[in-house]
Amino acid sequence: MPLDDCRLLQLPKVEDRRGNLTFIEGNRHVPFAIERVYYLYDVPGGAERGGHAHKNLHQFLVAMSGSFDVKLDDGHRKATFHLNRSYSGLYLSPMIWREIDNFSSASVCMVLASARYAEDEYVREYDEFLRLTR
Ligand code: T46
Repeated sequence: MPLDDCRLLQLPKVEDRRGNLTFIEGNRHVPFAIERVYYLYDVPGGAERGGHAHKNLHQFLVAMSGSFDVKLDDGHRKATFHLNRSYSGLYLSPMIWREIDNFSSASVCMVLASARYAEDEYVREYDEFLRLTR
């Protein structure tokens, strides 16, 4: 089931008295080649992001600062992940409906994606998403 493909992945953490360092290499620490990076920040309290699925896109979400909840739905089952570490992240396979909320103050959500931005790659209507997954 697609939801079983979505999972928390631990990242390398190089500890140092000068501070910690984490790195991410495509097709090694995440299961796809990284083509795009974007991030959500200055998110006001109570705001929700997402509310869509992607037909073919693979993504990896990291809470670079603060925390937030990621609610996933594959059309059959649902799961919620709380992200609050910069040395782990959540892999999302294609055709997963996601909603992101409960952002803490000053939180930053960094997203690594397998392809450049393409609006026609989104499924933004939940009814259409259910039709495509059933
Ligand atoms: C996702 C969650 C976590 C671009 O022009 N380029 C981009 O790379 C992205 C991601 C967005 N945009 C434009 C498209 C919209 O006009 O930025 C605007 C806001 O995008 P959207 O409403 O899709 O933002 P979110 O936060 O609801 O969703 C985004 C990603 O789109 C989505 O893939 O999984 O973050």
